[in-house]
Amino acid sequence: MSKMLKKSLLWPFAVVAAIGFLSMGCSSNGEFGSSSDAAEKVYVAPGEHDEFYGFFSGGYNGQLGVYGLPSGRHIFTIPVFSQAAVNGWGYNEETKPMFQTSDGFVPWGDAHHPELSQTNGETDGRWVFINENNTPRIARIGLDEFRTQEIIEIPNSAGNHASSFVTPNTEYVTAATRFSVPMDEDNLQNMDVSIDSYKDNFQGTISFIKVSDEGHMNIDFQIRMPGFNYDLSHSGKGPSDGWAFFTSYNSEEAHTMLEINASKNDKDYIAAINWEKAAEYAANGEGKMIPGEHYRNYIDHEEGGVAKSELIEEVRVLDPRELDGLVYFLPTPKSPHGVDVDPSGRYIAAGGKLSTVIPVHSFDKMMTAIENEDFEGEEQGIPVLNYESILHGEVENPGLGPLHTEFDDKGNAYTTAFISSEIVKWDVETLEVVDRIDVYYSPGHLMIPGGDSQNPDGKYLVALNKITKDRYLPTGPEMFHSAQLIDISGEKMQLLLDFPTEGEPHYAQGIAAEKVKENQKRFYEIEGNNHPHAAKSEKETRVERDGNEVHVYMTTIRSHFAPDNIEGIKVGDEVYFHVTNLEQDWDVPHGFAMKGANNAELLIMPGETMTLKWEPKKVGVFPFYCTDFCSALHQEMQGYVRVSSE
Ligand code: CUK
Ligand code: CUA
Repeated sequence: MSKMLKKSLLWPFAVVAAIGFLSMGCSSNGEFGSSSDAAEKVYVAPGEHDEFYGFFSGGYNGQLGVYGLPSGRHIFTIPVFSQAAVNGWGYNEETKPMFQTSDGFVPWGDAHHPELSQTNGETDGRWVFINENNTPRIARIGLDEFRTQEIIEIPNSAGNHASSFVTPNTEYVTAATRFSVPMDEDNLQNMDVSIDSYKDNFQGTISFIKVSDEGHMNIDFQIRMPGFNYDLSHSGKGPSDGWAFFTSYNSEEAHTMLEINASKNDKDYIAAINWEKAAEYAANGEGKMIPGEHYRNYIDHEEGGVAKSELIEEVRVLDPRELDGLVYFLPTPKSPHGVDVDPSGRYIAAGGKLSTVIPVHSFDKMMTAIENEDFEGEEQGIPVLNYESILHGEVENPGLGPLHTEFDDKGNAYTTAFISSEIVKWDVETLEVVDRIDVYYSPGHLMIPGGDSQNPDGKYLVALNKITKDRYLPTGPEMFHSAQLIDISGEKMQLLLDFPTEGEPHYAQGIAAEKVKENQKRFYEIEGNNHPHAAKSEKETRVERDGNEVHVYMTTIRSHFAPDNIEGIKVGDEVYFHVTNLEQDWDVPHGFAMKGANNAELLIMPGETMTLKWEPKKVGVFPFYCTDFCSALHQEMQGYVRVSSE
């Protein structure tokens, strides 16, 4: 089948046809280069390390997958928004508070966009932020210990999708609501009104979350926005530093998609927000404080790594109808999805998923248009700039269904075409398409290490494909999503590798391994363990009873628990096993699992204390054991708890 034919077909037929075609066994052709050449490029010899870390969102598994690149090896999973029974995240007493929200305990999340912290527009290897879409939250993961260290909830939001993108010095992490909801005029509280009152009542918000030098997050201000759907975002950089750009669709303000109302308009908008100005307004006390209950949960390293939950009751809201120069709308064709700013900070590319071109706006022209008040109208009090005045140009023939763009270090942009299943490479200045490569199948995001920063590494590109079909051995109806590694160091792109991923990776981030691997925590000093229930040596182990609350202070070291025979527990007690791992070496965790307390285990890192809560329901003697094969005598790491009647 010719390219022309394939691309002239309409979704969903194009995908079906392409898949039908490809599954007939035509997938080894010249585009792949020689496969031994590709194999050499991705081969990382046993004992050697990959050149890059890749952080892949888990989508509906709520976690963050860590991969080595170019090998595509899955090297770790960091639990974030979903409980992980495998190591007790969200099950042990230390981390349960991380799941606290204004909706109560929320043990699952939908994580889309990881974003590395930046200094001077470059990834710095300190943290990864990642959003949660369903119960609006943002997490910060510390790359010293590869753990989630803080989660903040975003109030007045419904579907935290355009998140978590950072400003060039990580001054802010941004968030915008995907779904507008009815909000009362004064306090933005969700209202009980008819859904077809959408146009009158529904509104959205965009939030700027301040990040302190230690990484603590705090909502500095929210901006009230018209009732569109806000989809994705990226910050300005270089000349456009101080601005952030958010795509919106459904400027029709449709409330049912059954009639495809939301795609009627020829153009939707990119919202350009002057966050520097907004920050000034906020610092001067402009806007107003409104109720906006939300939680900030963080691992308190000062107190033995026990998570704390803090309820924050108010939030500052700025209204662009009252404050000048805060928000402008850039008209952008057909339901834009991604918005990406090139490394120079001068161009803003949008992925209009139903558009036949990629519109690229010029930041300079945008500023001139603002100065000259070159507006084509206004939308609910927000000036709409003139499309022709701000346009750098349009990329012609970019493939069907352009979604997301990343950049290399040589002035090229790479855009995913979801419907025609390809990556299209174009020149940022001339807007000429210079190369294209098929991917299998239907790419969403793509990732180049540093590809959304001021300093991309132009070596590899990863396509994050939404449809897997025949790429791996079949695994029943459910399949892992497929990622594909592409060499972009030369003029022509070369497909190197397929590798499966967990959950549904939307976006990913990559960073040179040197920026991260030197700062790794290998174990926690037992001397510094200030957990309130730590037993720092076997001498400190004991069982304490207070009414029906029982605290067992336990230790583990190769190859025993202390104490390992525990009696005096009664049905109806509330028992806390505080297990301290006394090891002081790298990679010697011990596990703790007990019959009866069987919804999760503890996996305790060297020098740490973790707590499992148990309310025994039956009399008897119950075994417990270490789950992690830790020494030749691992199998001997066991004990018993006796439970007697009340
Ligand atoms: S979204 Cu998944 S393909 Cu949630 Cu970033 Cu565009
Ligand atoms: Cu400790 Cu196995």
